[in-house]
Amino acid sequence: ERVAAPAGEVRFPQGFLWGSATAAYQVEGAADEDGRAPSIWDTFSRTPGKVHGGDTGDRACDHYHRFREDVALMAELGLTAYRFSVSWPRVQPAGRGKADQRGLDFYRALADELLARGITPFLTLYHWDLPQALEQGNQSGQSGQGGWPARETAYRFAEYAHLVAEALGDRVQQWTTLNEPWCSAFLGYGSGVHAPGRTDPVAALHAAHHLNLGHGLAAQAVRAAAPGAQLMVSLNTAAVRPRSGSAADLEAARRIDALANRVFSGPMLHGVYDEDLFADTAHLTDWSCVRDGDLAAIHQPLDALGLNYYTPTLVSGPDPDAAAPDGTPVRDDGHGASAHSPWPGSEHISFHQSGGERTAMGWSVDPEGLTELLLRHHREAPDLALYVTENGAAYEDVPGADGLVHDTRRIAYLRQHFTAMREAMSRGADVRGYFLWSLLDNFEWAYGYSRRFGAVHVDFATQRRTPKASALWYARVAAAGRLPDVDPYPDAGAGPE
Ligand code: PNW
Repeated sequence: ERVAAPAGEVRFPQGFLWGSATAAYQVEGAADEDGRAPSIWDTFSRTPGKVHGGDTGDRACDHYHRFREDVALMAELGLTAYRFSVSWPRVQPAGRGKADQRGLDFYRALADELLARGITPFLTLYHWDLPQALEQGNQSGQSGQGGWPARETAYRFAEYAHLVAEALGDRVQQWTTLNEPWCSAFLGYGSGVHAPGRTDPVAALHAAHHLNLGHGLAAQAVRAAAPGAQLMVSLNTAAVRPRSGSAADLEAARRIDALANRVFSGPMLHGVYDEDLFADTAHLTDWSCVRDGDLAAIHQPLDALGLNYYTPTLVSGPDPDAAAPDGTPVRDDGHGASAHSPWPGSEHISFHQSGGERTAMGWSVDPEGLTELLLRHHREAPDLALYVTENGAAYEDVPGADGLVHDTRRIAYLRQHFTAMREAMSRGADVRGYFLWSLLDNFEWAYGYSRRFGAVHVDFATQRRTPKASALWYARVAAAGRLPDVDPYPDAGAGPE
């Protein structure tokens, strides 16, 4: 039987882009082909104990060889945009110097295939796969002391950006510098649950600044090489909420907002670091890594802002009741298990889920957080177009007897988040498009292949792709520009189970 949707039509403007997103290391595979050198994620995932089940991106979805089939799939679903990332060590294996033509040719062919099918390519320059050679810091010969904590990496990133923009600027208009620099800095160098797996709070803070600098220098490099480019950055700015109105909880929210959001949005969008960020971390660094002229270099005009949203961040201040018996704060923040906090100087703050249904990542389903986030950025940067560059959910997707995945909870999740996005738009947010994370089940970083975010199921043994019920539902939304009144799958749209 059919389930009626909540009352009221939810319709999107003409030309609104309905897309999907992936990232190079999560889907491409072909890790050792055509001159590609290792990235920090190859090294990390090949190190025992770092990734669930010892999984690596060596084969992933084999998208490097199957991209034509994957683009055809997007076209069949009626998607009008595709957000992908370029693998830095595929196009510039040493992280400096000469490009590898074969790598660039792959992305040219991908862009051409998309354009031929009327799908707008959105290219991201950096989705976490730093060339291993740059992490090694081969300038000084010291091993393991390069990477984003080193200023040099920002300059190398700009050089790489210039080279990609020269090669693809004729066919790609939509350029994103960084994806979620928070994860690169604080999961990569702070808690160590992401590559390169360092656990040094000072290195993490310096990485944040050099990612900001890299963003600004790369933005300038792309503009120089591809004058028609539309530029943006994708931030996972979190809607940070205090658990109560107590002074301690409000203070916790202020501190985490500085470290999660303002450390990036401040310099990139407004040309400033807020004083409270410096004060909160003064015992760790004097921030002398911020040199004269850096803020101006970082603060480049952008055309749009990309927001990745999964769940809000709910925090509380020091609270004896919330601490484990050994005194460590409760950290149900969905950032993975680590003895090291990803919040330099704010290790005493506790994190909570906001209640209600959770996805297979343990993240609360909270669509109001998306409305909140879009409206916040609309207020703070009223001139920027907004894109939801990632949103989606992992569920335990098991194919039914008919071989299909009836992922009705994902359909309910999408309906709720599309409605929340539309709500922000009707209150003024200039949202131009939505990118579902993800097109395909893929390599979910520290979780390996154990978490499935795809609208399309991937059988990794055979590489067979099978659209889930949610993909067919999403195709209907993309075709009609509105949510269906009635969800066509028997048990779909019923909301949380
Ligand atoms: C984002 N956290 O990753 C990435 O941009 C995607 O590549 C990824 O697959 C997707 O979200 C789903 O996880 C995140 O711990 C990874 O807060 C970790 C966190 C946030 C985002």
